[in-house]
Amino acid sequence: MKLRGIELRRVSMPLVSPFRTSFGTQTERDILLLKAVTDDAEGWGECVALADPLYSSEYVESQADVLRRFLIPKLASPEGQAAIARSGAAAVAGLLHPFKGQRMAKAAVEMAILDAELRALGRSFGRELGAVDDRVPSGVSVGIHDSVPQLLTVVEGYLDAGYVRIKLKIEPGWDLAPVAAVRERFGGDVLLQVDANTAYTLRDARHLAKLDEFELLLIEQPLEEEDVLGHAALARQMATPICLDESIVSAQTAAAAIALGACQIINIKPGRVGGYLEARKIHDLAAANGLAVWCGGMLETGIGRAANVALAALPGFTLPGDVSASDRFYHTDITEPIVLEDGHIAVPTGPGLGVTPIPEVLDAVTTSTEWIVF
Ligand code: SMG
Ligand code: MG
Repeated sequence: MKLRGIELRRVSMPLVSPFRTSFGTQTERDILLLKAVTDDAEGWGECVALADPLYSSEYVESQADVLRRFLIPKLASPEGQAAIARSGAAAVAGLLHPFKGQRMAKAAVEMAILDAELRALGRSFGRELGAVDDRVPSGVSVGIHDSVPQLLTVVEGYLDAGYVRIKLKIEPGWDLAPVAAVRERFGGDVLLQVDANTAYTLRDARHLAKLDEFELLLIEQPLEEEDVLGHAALARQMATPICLDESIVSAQTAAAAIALGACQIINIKPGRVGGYLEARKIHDLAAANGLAVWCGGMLETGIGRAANVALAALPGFTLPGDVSASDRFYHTDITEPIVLEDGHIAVPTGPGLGVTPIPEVLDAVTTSTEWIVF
């Protein structure tokens, strides 16, 4: 495979409604997309970094900067070109390994090159990653609301739409009451979980243990990302399974968290861990250790969403993911919309991602483009 160049494209997309988490409110998504151009095909990558470094240390401007300054030049170097010609996308992580962190940028460029490679081969992401299902159950992440009645209306809408699992964002002051209200209104059969995005400390253990009575599937990332030992201690003080998101940034950190008893479940987000190939390694590691995993979301466009659906179809993804339909976040997606059918999302079968940006729609949301020639 011969890479000719990479386009960096920034798009700005309004959200259908504000999405509030313990770290802030998103009203629009400022997204960096990458297009890898090879002799045989074009491939797309989506960088999941948010505009501000509030979910993780990465932010969209920093990821664009590291791509143009370090990551793309490394891939364009004679060593980089030779490795990609030999091994394709499988060479990317190794080439970029000397650069610390920056996993969301690394994931995006690997994804674009993998998509180009698979399109040229006529092979889908799902097939390449090892998908075993042709559709995946779809869960939805519900933000913090101003009032419990408002929340119940929103949750009811998602349940009516067919979503098979509800995730409530929580923070101190918005935890027991909304969970109790959702349980009371919609019953014990609804698959329900919560996500704190690091908003608590181990001193809150006794309070968090009060969630146990609501029979949640899991509590996601209650403590700070680096507090792996804290999560292990918390796991001994509450019955609700602990799921890690922000703390898991690689297969190595996953192995350590598992060994320490810091989590019983892992949320796998390819962007957070440096790419779909690393994500698959974490899936394999978790399966070997008997842990369930599920696919997280970062308010992706159809590009990232299609790849996540393919990943979520691997056999170890035994819990419904945050892989919702395009219209959960966007009135108009840049690809043909990802849709919910009977609570599920179909795994794309076309070459590569199986979806492509629609040129006019993409142009309408584009705020800048930059072409880096190899
Ligand atoms: O894409 O459905 C989605 C969003 C899922 O809640 C979601 N993501 O911590 O898991 C998480 C958050 C991170 C993004 S919050 C702006
Ligand atoms: Mg999370």
